[in-house]
Amino acid sequence: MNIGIVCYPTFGGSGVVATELGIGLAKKGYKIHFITYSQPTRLDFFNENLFYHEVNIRSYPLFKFPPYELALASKMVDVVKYEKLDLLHVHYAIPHASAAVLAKQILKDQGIEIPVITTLHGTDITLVGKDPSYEPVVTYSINQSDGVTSVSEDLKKDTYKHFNIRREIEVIPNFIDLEKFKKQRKEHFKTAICPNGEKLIVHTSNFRKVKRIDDVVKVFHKIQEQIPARLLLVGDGPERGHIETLCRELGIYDEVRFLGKLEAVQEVLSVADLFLMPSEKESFGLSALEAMACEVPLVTSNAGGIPELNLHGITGFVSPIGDVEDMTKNALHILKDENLPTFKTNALKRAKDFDITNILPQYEAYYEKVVAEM
Ligand code: GMT
Repeated sequence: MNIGIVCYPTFGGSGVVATELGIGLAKKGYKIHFITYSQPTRLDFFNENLFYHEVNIRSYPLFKFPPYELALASKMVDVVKYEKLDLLHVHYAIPHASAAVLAKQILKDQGIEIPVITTLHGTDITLVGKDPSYEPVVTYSINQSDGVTSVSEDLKKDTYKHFNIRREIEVIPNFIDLEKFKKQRKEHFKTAICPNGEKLIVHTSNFRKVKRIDDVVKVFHKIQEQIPARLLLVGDGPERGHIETLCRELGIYDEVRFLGKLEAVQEVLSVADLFLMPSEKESFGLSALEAMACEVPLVTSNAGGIPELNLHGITGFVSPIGDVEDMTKNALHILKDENLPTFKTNALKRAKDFDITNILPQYEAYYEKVVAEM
């Protein structure tokens, strides 16, 4: 099959999932054409089955907002026609699904049928998508797609709740390649950060309000009142300044390190004892799965699809959103030397359920089904 994949190419879970999916399919012999505004971050090597098509956005003095969606739709028309694609798979509804639906209509007018599959990732539904400024277009483009997948049962439920959807949504969860993403031997790194055997706590995100990093800092503050600990914060974004201030106000700035947008998250996770994810909304929680792949247990909120990943009392604990006291109690329980090894083992065991080898066939079967139904 010749497949076109559209996604956000830079940092962000949806782009990572789309890129890793394309890479995995290319390894299995599919021809994968990425259609994006810049080269996806993880697509930095040669494979004979991987192709890249850049969307060129022409600017003009009249355009206050250059119409990216139109340029994307035009590029999709071009690639489908000349590369003879069998399927378009777009990740994140806004604006990729509506651009794909437009491209499909243009191609139909030229006598070419192309199935469109839209994968919903989270904020395209729960935050941005349901805003009245986008909702009618999101609803229309989901209904006009030939197949729709969501990354968790909870996101599927939310989509039906907030949009008038007339079609079936298939749940295909996020995945990880455990051959590539696994615990590495980085003990020297742990010794440098935690010279006196302190417990190492990690959070990674895009530092947006929805991640509730205040709660990460508050939980850590309470943990280190009980046991020696250090906190590593990976990522960057709008909340960074505010979080630095909070750490100073709580008098824990020296125990916290801001690592910025680190590519090698795996190296940090390899030496972590606990991962905190207290998000307000989280359709799946790919970064939590990355932590589990490195044998790191979780303390999370019960937002969205997180409980479908983090098994309460087994791979970590799930607390109500904002319940800092409960999260602290759970963190201290996991961090006890007699409990930690079991939680670590369970985290890796659970991550195996989401290994790429289990999830990729679900996408392949879904592609076959959608193409057959055309
Ligand atoms: O978490 C973010 O803000 C980034 C966002 C994205 O679209 O890149 O992540 C969403 O998609 C990921 C991949 O499917 C999911 O694992 C994340 O849980 C989801 N984020 C939210 O729902 C907030």
